[in-house]
Amino acid sequence: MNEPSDPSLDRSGYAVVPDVVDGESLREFDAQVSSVLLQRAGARNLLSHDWCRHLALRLARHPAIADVLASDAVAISCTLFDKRAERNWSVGVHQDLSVPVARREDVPGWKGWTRKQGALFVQPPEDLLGRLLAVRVHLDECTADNGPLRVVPGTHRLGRITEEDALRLRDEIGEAVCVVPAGGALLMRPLLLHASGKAVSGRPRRVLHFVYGPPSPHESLSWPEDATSCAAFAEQSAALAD
Ligand SMILES: O=C(O)CCC(=O)C(=O)O
Repeated sequence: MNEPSDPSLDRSGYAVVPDVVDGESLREFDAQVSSVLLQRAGARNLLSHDWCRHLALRLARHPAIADVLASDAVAISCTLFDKRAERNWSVGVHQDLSVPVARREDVPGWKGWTRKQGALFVQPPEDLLGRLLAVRVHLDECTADNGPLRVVPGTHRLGRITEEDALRLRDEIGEAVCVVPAGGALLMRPLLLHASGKAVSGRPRRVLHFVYGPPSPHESLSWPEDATSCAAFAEQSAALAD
């Protein structure tokens, strides 16, 4: 069963915003992304690149995104998901429960420490997860047949969901297929159940997946250095504009 698309981020946990990036910028990001060294499904830690931090800032100022982001939000990560005929992959229904942090400090309620491609990740408490926003910028048109994200609307309001409940909710509620034009963005709450299948069209589907969060994860923890520099970069740009 496929649910019709509902554009309300609060109620559904996702929304599609067209035209966040114009054609010329898309061509520029095309060139930048093609020089990024890819791992299995893409590449993490893109905020270490200047062009990516600039884009994070631009997105945060886009009216439709600024409207739903806290004014002090910072970009904490950017991952490139690169799906294409020769690099095809799928992912089962899940929630995004981990955030990157600079260093390990054992804090009650923060668990599941792990390293991915050299970066340190941890699962924060639900209240922090609920304050995160993913902004997925589509570099290629994403249709029903090149591996779109499928989401289970409204499930971002249910907190952490067990694997068993995730499958049950997917079957009961149904999935919405997130079709997004090139240069558009899918806004998504990371607690929203989501999955994606392999592309069947042979056309590429590249996504820059930004995650924004509060200025600091916890008084004893900090975001990775690249994320902090993105916030500092925003302040510098504001100062230059004054
Ligand atoms: O981009 C996709 O198709 C999947 C992304 C995903 O599963 C995630 O962000 O956790």
